[in-house]
Amino acid sequence: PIEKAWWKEAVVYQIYPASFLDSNGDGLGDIPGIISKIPYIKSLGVDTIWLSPIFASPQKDMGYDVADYRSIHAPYGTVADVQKLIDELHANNVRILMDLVVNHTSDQHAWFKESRASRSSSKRDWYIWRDPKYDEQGNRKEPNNWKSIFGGSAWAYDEPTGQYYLALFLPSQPDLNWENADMREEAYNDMRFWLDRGVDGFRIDSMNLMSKHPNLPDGKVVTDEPYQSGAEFFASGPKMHDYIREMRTKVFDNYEVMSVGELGFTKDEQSVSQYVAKGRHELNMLFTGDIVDMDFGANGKYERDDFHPRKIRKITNMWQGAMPKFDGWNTVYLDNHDSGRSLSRYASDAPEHRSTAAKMLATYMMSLSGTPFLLAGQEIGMANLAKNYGAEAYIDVEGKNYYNEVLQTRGGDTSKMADVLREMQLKSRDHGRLPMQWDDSPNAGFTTADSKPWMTINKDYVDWNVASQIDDPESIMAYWKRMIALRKDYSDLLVYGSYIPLPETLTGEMVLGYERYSKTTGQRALVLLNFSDQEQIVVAKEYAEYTDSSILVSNQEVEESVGSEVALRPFGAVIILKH
Ligand code: TEU
Repeated sequence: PIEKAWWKEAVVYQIYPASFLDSNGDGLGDIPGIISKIPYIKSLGVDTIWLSPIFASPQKDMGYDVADYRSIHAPYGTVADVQKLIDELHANNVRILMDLVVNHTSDQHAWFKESRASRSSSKRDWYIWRDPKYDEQGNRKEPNNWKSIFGGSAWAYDEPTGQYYLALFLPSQPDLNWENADMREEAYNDMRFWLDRGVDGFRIDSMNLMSKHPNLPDGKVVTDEPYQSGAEFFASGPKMHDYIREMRTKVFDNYEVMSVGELGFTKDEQSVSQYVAKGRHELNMLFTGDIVDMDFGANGKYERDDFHPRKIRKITNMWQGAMPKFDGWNTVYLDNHDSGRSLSRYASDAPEHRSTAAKMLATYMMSLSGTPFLLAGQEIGMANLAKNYGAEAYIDVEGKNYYNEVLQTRGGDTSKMADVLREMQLKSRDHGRLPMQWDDSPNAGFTTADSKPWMTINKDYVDWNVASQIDDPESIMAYWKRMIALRKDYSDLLVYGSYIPLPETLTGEMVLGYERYSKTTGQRALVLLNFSDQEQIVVAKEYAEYTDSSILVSNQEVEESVGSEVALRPFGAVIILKH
C-alpha cells in the first residue's frame, strides 16, 4: 500500500496575491488582504495555501522576476506582514507554500547587477554569458538559435561588456547559472531565510530548466522562423537531479518541506519518474503541464487545437496509472495563473451549464489520487473574460508579445486578428489572474469602489461571487466544501486507493469514467463525469456490482439506488459507492 503523508492528504488553494483582496484601496491585492480572509480560506476545508511570488520585483512578469528574495514587493506589504500571515495560518492549522523562482532572477537583482558590471566580476559566472557569433558578413549573432518562451531570441546583448546573457523568459529575467556552486549556496540561504520563518514548502518555478546542456547547442530546426525552441537542450539537463538532491539534502531535509516542482517540456514517464519516484530522494510532487495544455497547438500555445474529453481521459489515465508503478506522487490540478479557466476551456461557462459544469470539474479533482491544487475563484465557478472583450483587456506579457508578433506579420491590421483573439479568449494567462469576485458591489468587493483595479474585473461578478454562494447549499462553493470534506472522510479510497480506468467503449467518448478501490477498507467507487453538453447514458450492467449501490455524491438529481444504467445530464457527475 502507498505510504501515508500529510502532504499527500493536503488540499491546496493557490492565491495570486495581486488578485485576491486589496485592503488599502490601491487597486492591487496585498498580504493584509489575505490575512483578513483566513477564516474564509479555512471554511472551504483547504489546509494549505500556495502563494505566487510576493518578493521585491520590478513586476515585468508579475513577480516571477525577483529582485530580492528577502524583501517583499512594497505594495503587497512587508516581511513583518508575511510573518503575521504565516503565524496566523499556522494558528489555524493551515500551511503555506511559497513560490521559489530560482531558475532566473530579475535584471534588477543585486546578483545580476554585479554580474553584468564587468567580465571580471566575481559574480560574472552566476549567470550564463557567452560571446557573440558572427555571420559571413560579419554581423553579430546570438550564441545559439534558442527561442525565448515569451518570444524572440533567448539571448540578450549587453553592450558595455560585449557579451550575450541567456534569458529563457523576458530579457529582464536572466537565467542563473546553476553550475556555479557559490550561486547555489546563496540560493539555499534565501530558501532557509523563509523556512526559518515557518514556510512549509515551495512550489519550484520552472524547476527543470535549472540544468542546461553544457554546450548550449542549437535547437533542432522545425520551423522557418529565425529562432527554434531548443527545449531539448535546456529542459531536464544532465545535472538536474544533482541539483535537486543537493537542495534537498542541504536545505529541505533540515525542515519539514513540501516540494512541488513545475515541470515543463519533460513529458515521458521515464524522465518524470526520476523526480518523484520513491527512493530518489528528490521532490514530493510535480506539475506536469499537459493538463493545462490540452487545447494548445503542436507549435505553440495560441495555435488552435480544440479540447476533447479523449484528451483528459488519456492524460488522467496516464499519470494515475504511472505514479503507483514507481511509487511516486503527483498533483491534481486544472487551473493556475498561467492559463485560462478550465471551466471555460474544458467544460462550459454558459449560464445554463455553468454551475453543473464547475461541480463536475470539482468531482474530477477531488476523486483522483494526488494532491489537489485549486486556484482561488474555482470554488465559485469563476470563468474567463467573455468573448466581447477586445485585445486591450489582455495585459499579460506572454499573450501581448504573441499578439504583437502576429500583428506585425499582418501589416499591423487589427481587423485581421480574430483568430488570435479567439485563442486568447480561451488561453490567455489573464483569465487565471482575474481579481477575486467577493460580492456584487462595484469592483466586486476586491478593492474599494472608487479605486482602479490593476486589471479588468470580469463583468460577470454581479452574478458569480462569494457572497451569493456562501449561504446557498446548492452553490458551487457548497459543493466544493462537500467534496473536500468527502476526500478527507474517504481518504483511503479517494487519496490512496488504486485507480482503475474505464475504457471508452463502456462510457462513450464524452464521459470520463474510472473506479477507485481501497484494499485497506475494501471500499470501491465508480466515478462518471460527463464532459459534454448532451445527456449521456452509461450502461452500468457491466458493473453489476454497482447496482443497488449508493450515490456518494452527484451534481444532479439521481435515484437513491443505481439501476442498470446511469443517465448523466449535461456535465453531470456522479460517484457511486459500493458498500
Ligand atoms: O511558468 C513556466 C512556463 O514554462 C510558462 O511559460 C508556462 O508554460 C506558460 O506561462 C504557459 O502559458 C512559470 C510561471 O508559472 C510563470 O507565471 C512565469 O511567467 C514563468 O515561470 C517565468 O518565471
